[in-house]
Amino acid sequence: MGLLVDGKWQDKWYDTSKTGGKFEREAARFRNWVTADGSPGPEGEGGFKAESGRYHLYVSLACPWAHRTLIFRKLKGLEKHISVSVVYPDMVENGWEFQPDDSAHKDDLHDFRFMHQVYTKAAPDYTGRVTVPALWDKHQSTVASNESAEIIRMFNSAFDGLEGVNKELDFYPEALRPDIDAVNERVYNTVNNGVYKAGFATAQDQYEKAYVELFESLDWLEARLAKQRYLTGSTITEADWRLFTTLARFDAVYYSHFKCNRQRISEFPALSGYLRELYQVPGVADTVDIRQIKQHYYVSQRTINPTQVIPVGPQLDFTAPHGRDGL
Ligand SMILES: N[C@@H](CCC(=O)N[C@@H](CS)C(=O)NCC(=O)O)C(=O)O
Repeated sequence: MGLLVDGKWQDKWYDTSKTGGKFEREAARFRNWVTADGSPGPEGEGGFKAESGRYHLYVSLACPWAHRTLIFRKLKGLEKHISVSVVYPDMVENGWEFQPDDSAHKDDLHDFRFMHQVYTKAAPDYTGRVTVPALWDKHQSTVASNESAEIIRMFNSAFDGLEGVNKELDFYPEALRPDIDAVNERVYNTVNNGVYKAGFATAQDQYEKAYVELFESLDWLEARLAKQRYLTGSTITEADWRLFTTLARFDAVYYSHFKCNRQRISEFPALSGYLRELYQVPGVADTVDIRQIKQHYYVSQRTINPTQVIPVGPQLDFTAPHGRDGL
């Protein structure tokens, strides 16, 4: 676990000493937008045109942020247009790494050993954390974007002109945008990142603040999902997929490892049915790997789990009936 400073790798855990024990997530640095015609997006440079075979996605199957991008790649039909490499679940002294002899965790594009080499290839003097997901542009030989919230927006529409892409599927429809944005804001701050704020806090008050806000939001989501099928109404949107990746990890990891233990998702009737329903959307189950998820958190985060022992439970069954058809 560490970061790059002027292009050199340093093995350092998150520093919460300057923020009173509070975990603050660093903003992503590569913020260009892939667009249908290569015109510039909301920020960054232009020149990143959506073309088949041009982009390569680096992910971890453990990471909830990378998971979003895999779901969009799958559901939009982008698999044959955007290749992917999956890092090894353990993120220790050298950060994310590949296993060159293991086809499941190989860097198929550069054959690098470490993810930080991808970042320094893009920017030799890079300073900052080396995170997944990262969307590599083979033409410009750089990271186009390493911000999942933006990568899923690109996947949602920029590649729609390519063969076999499901252009009918729109997870960010115009009419629902204000509602989606509002839900995302709260879910990001208190749930997606909220579990990390609880788990990485190094002061009691910071942990408790995150814990309270997290469960207030889960209660709010539970009430909403008891009345309507999805977060913004009767169709699945980006807001649902963003919540899904945190819910899928909750009982196996966040409940115990991050001390988010007021209750499990399985104890929320609406949220647990909703989680199962999203899991059962064709293609989604292929993107969920609970074994790698557990291995990553319990082995990598040694300040929280110094023994690196991975708990055996809980028993999860996301394939049970979801009971949400009537909503
Ligand atoms: N803002 C980024 C955050 C990505 C992120 O923090 N990924 C984690 C894995 S779950 C990571 O790579 N962390 C490495 C580190 O912080 O050093 C996004 O949503 O794309």
